[in-house]
Amino acid sequence: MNFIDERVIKVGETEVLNFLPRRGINNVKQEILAGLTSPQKYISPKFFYDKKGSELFNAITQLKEYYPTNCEKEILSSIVSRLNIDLRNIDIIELGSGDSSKISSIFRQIAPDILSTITYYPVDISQSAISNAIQGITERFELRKITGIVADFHHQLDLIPNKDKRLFCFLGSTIGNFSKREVDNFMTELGASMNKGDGFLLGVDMVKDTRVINAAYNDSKGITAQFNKNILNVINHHTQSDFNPDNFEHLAYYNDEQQRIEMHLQSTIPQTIMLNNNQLSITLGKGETIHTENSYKYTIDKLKQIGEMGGMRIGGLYSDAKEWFNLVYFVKG
Ligand code: SAH
Ligand code: AVI
Repeated sequence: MNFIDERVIKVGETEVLNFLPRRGINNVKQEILAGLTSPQKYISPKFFYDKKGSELFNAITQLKEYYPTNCEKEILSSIVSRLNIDLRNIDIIELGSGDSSKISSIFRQIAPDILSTITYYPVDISQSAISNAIQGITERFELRKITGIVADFHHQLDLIPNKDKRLFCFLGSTIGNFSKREVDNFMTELGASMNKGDGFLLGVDMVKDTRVINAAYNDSKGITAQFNKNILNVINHHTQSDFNPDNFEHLAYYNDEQQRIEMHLQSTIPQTIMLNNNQLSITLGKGETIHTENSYKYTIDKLKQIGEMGGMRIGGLYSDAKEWFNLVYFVKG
């Protein structure tokens, strides 16, 4: 996450364009400070993903309790023939690409003569994630071209290259971390940028037995707790603040009414935190929380609704054997 110097980074021969500084470090600071001074304090989950946070998320995907990754990989393992789309000369744009392991599963199913006509754009807020992923992809696949894009998809979708034939991929149920308003903005903006016939492959975690969901966010190794607490180190870095993660506990529970997991950091003591180089302070009572993430779970009805927001119809719906996760293929009408 590098909000300071805009530049083109080279990973071997591959270019990575960092667009984050265009938002301005002061906008980012203001965004964080506004959340920390709200009645219910909150931090956007996009701040989880510094180098350490991206590594911790990858560790989460290996946990036995964190079912979404395995369910989605099961579906992805045979997706290309089921999608039945012409991938020749297409641009594949993967939003929130992380370690790119899921797109790799798709590339493995594409014949080399077609793969060599495809351009891949991994888009992520984490520069370290993009750089590591590019190394792995270039070693294993002969694509036409790869260009990495470090950007915030809430604010910078318009910077993504536009050409006639594009397939957007948004996997891992990262859309579950969006508020209702963010989903609306995102789908509207994405839909407006798509050309008729373009595709959007979306991975979503579905509503299910709440015990399964709660266990996924309260793993026995405490990796999710480390991931949650690490956000405070990221905030300290961006806003010159003095949060001590040891003074907080991980709290994650399913909110039935909202159909979402909520993650919070709960203060274990009464405390005062100095923010923005001592220019601002906030207090937290013992037991008070900072809300760090929502992870909405979806239903088929909700999926239809979000497609409509972007002027897309559902062209295909694919589930794992337990029907815990869905891949939806939307087509722009
Ligand atoms: N798609 C991968 C990673 C999911 S984790 C998988 O399924 O395993 C969520 C990813 O989205 C992380 O890599 C994180 O860095 C990225 N991300 C989160 N918020 C973002 C934002 N606002 N803009 C761009 N990328 C973001
Ligand atoms: C990236 N995102 C979809 C994950 C999720 O399940 O909401 C992030 C995560 N938070 C805790 N564990 C994993």
